[in-house]
Amino acid sequence: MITIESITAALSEAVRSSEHNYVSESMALTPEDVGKRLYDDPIIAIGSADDPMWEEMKAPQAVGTLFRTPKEWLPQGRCVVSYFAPFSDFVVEGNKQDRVEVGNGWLYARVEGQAFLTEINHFLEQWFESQGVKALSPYASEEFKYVFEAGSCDDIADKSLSFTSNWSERHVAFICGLGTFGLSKGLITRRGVAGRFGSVIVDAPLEVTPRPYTEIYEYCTMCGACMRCPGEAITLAEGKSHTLCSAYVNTMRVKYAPRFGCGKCQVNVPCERGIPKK
Ligand code: B12
Ligand code: SF4
Ligand code: SF4
Repeated sequence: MITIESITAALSEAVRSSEHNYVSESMALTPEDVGKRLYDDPIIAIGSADDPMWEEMKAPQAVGTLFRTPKEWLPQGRCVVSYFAPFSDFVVEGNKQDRVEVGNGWLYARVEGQAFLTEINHFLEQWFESQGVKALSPYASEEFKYVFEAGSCDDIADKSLSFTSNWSERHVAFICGLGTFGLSKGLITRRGVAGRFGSVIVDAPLEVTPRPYTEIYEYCTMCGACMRCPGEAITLAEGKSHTLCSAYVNTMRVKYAPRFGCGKCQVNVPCERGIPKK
């Protein structure tokens, strides 16, 4: 029988044992970084493909019309398995050393680390297939679409859409029960905000995780610590501006080419490694 425990065990083993979860000699910016781990063991939550909240994601103020529900990705889909892979201490502590300079670990985690999660999404597809279950990772599929500034994506007909995608991993994680949004718009899980998400839609009737919250920003204390954002993208009144964040992160693409990143709103904050105390 497939349980949340058996999925977690298989996923953790895959994350632990893959050479791509460790800094290799060829990617290391300094020799001391070689062999350092990028992600800790992931946590998982399971949502129902029949949850009415999937449709709500199409509202313009949520994710928008681009969003496709689990059944629009996989018509026979029954459940969605969402995971959060927390960054290792190497990645998180390294990004705390300076208010502006991005740590080497964060740069590897943003670029090679995201490519590794695509590999992990494919691993999950194969693992479920080995159990006789069809699984699809929208993010890792060729049909995944995202847009930054309005009109910047040729593939998307509606040129008014901006900073959105047809499968937003944070909204998927929110529906599945992994956590709630913060003022910084990062999703805060019980292992914190510093890390990345992935998911697969499966055609098996798995046991669904209860959603332990009702409000979008329930875990955030609105303490404002993330307002130390070097791109001045976060305010208590307006929340986080994707436009300002994106513009700032683009300057990092020049500075750290071929890598980039920032993530200062996810380190040195009370929600970094867990749900902050109210
Ligand atoms: C586009 C994008 C960006 C854009 C814009 C951000 C955005 N729109 O989310 C830019 C370039 C700015 C960006 C930057 C970064 N990103 Co980014 N990005 C994405 C991407 C590809 C798509 C996001 C998306 O579809 N957003 C949809 C829009 C609509 O989301 P939103 O506006 O934030 O949502 C609000 C509304 O929905 C509102 N709302 C209103 N009504 C309702 C009703 C309901 C019911 C709900 C639930 C919500 C809701 O609440 C939400 C929060 O305010 C995802 C990957 C993916 N497939 O999901 C990664 C992703 C969001 N990024 C991620 C990360 C780590 C980063 C960076 C730290 C990277 C870095 N530079 O080092 C920064 C910082 C981001 C931050 N502070 O949140 C992670 C998030 C990790 C986390 N803990 O939350 C993701 C999920 C990638 C991953 N695989 O893990 N990113
Ligand atoms: S630093 Fe404070 S205000 Fe910002 S997201 Fe975390 S808990 Fe919320
Ligand atoms: S990633 Fe950087 S620029 Fe964007 S909101 Fe976070 S701290 Fe600000």
